[in-house]
Amino acid sequence: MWAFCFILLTSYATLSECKAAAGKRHDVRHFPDGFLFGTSTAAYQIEGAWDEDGKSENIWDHLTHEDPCATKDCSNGDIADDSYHQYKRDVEMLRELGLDFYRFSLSWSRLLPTSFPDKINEAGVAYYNNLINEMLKYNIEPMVTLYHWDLPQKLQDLGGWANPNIVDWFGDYARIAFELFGDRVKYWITMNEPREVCYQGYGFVSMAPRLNIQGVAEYMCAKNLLVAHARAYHIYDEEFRALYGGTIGITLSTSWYEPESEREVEAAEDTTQFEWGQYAHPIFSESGDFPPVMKEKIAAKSTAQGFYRSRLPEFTPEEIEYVRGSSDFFGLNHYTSYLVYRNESVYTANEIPSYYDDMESMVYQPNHWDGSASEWLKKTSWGFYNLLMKIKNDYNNPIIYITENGFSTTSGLDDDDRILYYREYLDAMLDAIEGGAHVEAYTAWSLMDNFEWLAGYTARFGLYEVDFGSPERTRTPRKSAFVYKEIVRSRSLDWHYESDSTSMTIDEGH
Ligand code: GBH
Repeated sequence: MWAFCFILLTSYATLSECKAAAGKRHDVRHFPDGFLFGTSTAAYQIEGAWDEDGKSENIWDHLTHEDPCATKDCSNGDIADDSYHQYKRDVEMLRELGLDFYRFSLSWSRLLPTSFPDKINEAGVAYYNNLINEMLKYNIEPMVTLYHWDLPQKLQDLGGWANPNIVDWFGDYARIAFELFGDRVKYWITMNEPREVCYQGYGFVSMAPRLNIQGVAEYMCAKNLLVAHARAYHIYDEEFRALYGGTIGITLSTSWYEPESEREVEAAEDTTQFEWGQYAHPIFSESGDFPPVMKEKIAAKSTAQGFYRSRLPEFTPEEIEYVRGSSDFFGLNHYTSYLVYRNESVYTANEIPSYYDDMESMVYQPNHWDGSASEWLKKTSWGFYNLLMKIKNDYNNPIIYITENGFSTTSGLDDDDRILYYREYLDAMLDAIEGGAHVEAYTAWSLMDNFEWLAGYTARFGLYEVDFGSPERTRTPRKSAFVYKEIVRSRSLDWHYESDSTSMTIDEGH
C-alpha cells in the first residue's frame, strides 16, 4: 500500500487519497446505535405513467418529447420503471433489503395538474397513499422529497425558478403535500440538489429546461429556490410540526474539491463556496446570505461588464433571516471529488459572463482515478471523509442525512465495482463519524436502475437491475443488493462478506 502511495504521491490530492487507502479496511466496523439505512429514487426517474389518470406535463416530459434525442439513447421517462403500477414490487424489494426507510419524490404535476391548489388529482393522491401505506405495513419509513427536478411545464412557461412568484407556488404545493401525507410522513425534504436545478438547468444545458442563460439565470434561480425552500420549511414548522412531529430539511449536491497543489487552496475553497456553499451558507452558516466570496466576485465582475447591478441577486435582511436555519438537517448527496486549479489563460476560455468565469477556477478529474459508467463519477472515498469533516467544522456540526450516494455500471448482475464503492464510502463515513461528524442516516442511490436524466438508461445505479425490455420492468437483485442487505442486517461493514445467493428472501420482521 505505501509503495503504491509513494509512486502516486505527486500532488496534494493523492496524499489524502493514500491516507484513506491505508485505513483499516479489513476490520469489521459497526454502525452507531440508531443509525438508519435506506435507498432512494425520484418520481420522474421511476414512475412512468407520464400522462395517466390526469397527470399533466412537466419539464422532463416536455424536453424529452420535444427533443427525443436530447438524451444519450433517445429515451424518456414515459414508462421508466413503471413504478406507478409496480409499486408493490418496489416495496417488496425494500423488505428484501431490510431497510429502515425509503426516499422517493412526489410528482407535482401528478398531484396538482394545473400546478396550483385549485384542483387536486385524486388518482395521484391514491397512488402515493397506496405506496406510503404499503411501506408502513412493514415498518419502512417514507422520506419524501417534494421537488426532484420535475417542474410542471406551465410553471416553466411562467419562468419557473427564475420567477419570484414561485415562492408562493411552491409553498402552496408543499402545504397540500403536508396536509395529504403529513400524518404518516415524518421525514420531508423540500428540494433535491438546487445546484443541479439552477446551474445545469438555467445556467447551462445539461438538465431541463436547458436555458443556457449563463452567469445570470442560475443566480436568479438560486435566490428564488432558497426562499421557496424556506417558505415550505416555515409552513411545516408553523402549521404541521406540533401536530405531526416530523422533521424537514433540504438536500444539497456536494462534491469534494481538492486543491491540485498547495498553491491552489484558495481556488478550491472558492470553488466549494460557489458549488455548494451557495446553498449551504444561506441556510447553515451563522451569518446566512450567499458566501462573501460569491458576492464580491460577481458584483465586481458585473460592474466591469457593464451591468447596473450584480448578476447575483441580493437577499433582503428579512429574507436572510427567513432562510437562515431553515433546515432541521443537512441532506447530503455525495458521489465524487474533483481537483481544482486557477489559471487565467484557461478559465477565460469560458463564456463571459458565466458561472465558471465568475468562479475563476478549473475543476477536473485525473484519468487514473477509478471510473464508473458516468463520465463525472470517479471513486474517491477520501473526498467523502474530507467533505463530512468540513461540513461538521464549517456549519457547527449539523445533523447530516446522507440522502444519496452510489455508483454507476453498465448492465449486468455482477457489480463488484459497486460493492467496492459502497464499502469504501461507508468506511470513510464511519471515519468521519468517529471524527465527530453527526451522520445519522445513509441512503444508497438507487434502489433500482432508472431514467438517468440526459444519460437515459445507459448508466445503471441500481442495487436491482431493471429489464427495460420486459413489460413489467422485471427487477433482479445484483450482487451489491445482497451485500447491502447484509450491511443493513448486521449493522456493520465486513469486507470479507460474500454472498453466493441469487434469490432474495424476506427476513422475519420485514
Ligand atoms: C443525483 O445527482 C440526482 O439527485 C439523481 O437524480 C441522479 O440519478 C443521481 O445523482 C445519479 O446521477 O454539473 O456538468 O459538472 C448527482 C449530481 C450529477 C452532480 C453530475 C455533478 C456533474 C456534471 N451530479 N454532475 S456537471
